[in-house]
Amino acid sequence: MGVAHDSIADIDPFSDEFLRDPFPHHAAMRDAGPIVRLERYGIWAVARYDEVFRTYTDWETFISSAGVGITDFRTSPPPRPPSIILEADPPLHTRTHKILARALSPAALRSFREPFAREAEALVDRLLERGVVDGSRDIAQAYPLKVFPDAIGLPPHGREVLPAYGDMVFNFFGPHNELFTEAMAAAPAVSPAIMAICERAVVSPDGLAANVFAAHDAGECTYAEAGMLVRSLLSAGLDTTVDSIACALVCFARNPDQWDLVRANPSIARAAFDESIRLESPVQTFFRTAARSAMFGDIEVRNGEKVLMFLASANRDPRKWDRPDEFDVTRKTGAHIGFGAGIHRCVGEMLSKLEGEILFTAFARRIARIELLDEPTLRFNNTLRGYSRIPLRLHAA
Ligand code: OVM
Repeated sequence: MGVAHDSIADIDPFSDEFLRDPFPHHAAMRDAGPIVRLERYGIWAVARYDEVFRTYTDWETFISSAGVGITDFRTSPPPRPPSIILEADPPLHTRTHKILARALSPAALRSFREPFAREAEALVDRLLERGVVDGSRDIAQAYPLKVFPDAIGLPPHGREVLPAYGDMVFNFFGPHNELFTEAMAAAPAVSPAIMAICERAVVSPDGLAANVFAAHDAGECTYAEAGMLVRSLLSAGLDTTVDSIACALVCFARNPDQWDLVRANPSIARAAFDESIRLESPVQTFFRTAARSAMFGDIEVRNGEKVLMFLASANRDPRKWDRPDEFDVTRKTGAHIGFGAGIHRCVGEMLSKLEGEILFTAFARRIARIELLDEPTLRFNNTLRGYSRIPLRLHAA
């Protein structure tokens, strides 16, 4: 679709050129076959919905414990200590997933509704007073940076380090390019600061972190593992939600007719947020490592080879979706793969959707129009799609 590749094999999915507008490249890879070889990195890539779904759900063939970035932990050292949930297979994954799934269960999340709504209303007050705002800093970052650390129970001081942490973690999944190197340079300052705010002694007694530490008291994990799982919440849960809100804002601004539908019926705010996640896929990619040989048509993936899954491409595969490039807030989005699939499907999905639902419900009641004043600026990252600047004028209803 508009992008000519001398050869698909030359695609660099971590280059600025690709990240600036990945979607035509996705189409080219989907059309080239069920699996394609990216020679620059010596990896396989799946870009069609069915193959991404298969790779995600067949966790016994496509393992996570060798890393879900391009680095194979079995042959080169990981850039940080591996996550005991993301970069783990059963049985370790089963045990750690259970601890976070309980902390993040729908019942556990119910208590967050009221404080999240209060923050959303206060934010809309402040935004409408100003009218012209940066949707990236003043909305997409401001809201989750307040409600999510509060929900975890982090101390009020020391949170400034959080955005840099997420950016670092998600760049580490990529190759050793400039984005990786910059993230590496931030790590010595950021990592100890993150450790300090996740200590059991400093977190509040009623937040998600306390719930995870209680799993240690119950004998379900070691004290060190509880701390690592609290850090997993921070790594996985903040930048992803920031970028989801940023992508939703851009979708609403570019499709005022769709925003009008949300305003007319605020109960679809949650579904509209989910549709923007399908369309933009804030998490664009993850890798798996083949632990045994697997066939894709007549192509063999061999034991030890890396497979790059394009979530973003699966979410716009015309083999799966009608009008895949259209933002349609009435669409049935249940099958999208923006939160993954199978045992590694996002454990914080319901918390993320709660944030989106409550924020955009408050917006729908009080904001008539989200006007883009200038082109938004993308923030390049080896894994995430997000924006560093979204110049907006918000019109009061
Ligand atoms: C983790 C982790 C880090 C980044 C992403 C993620 C999407 C998890 O440390 O467990 O899940």
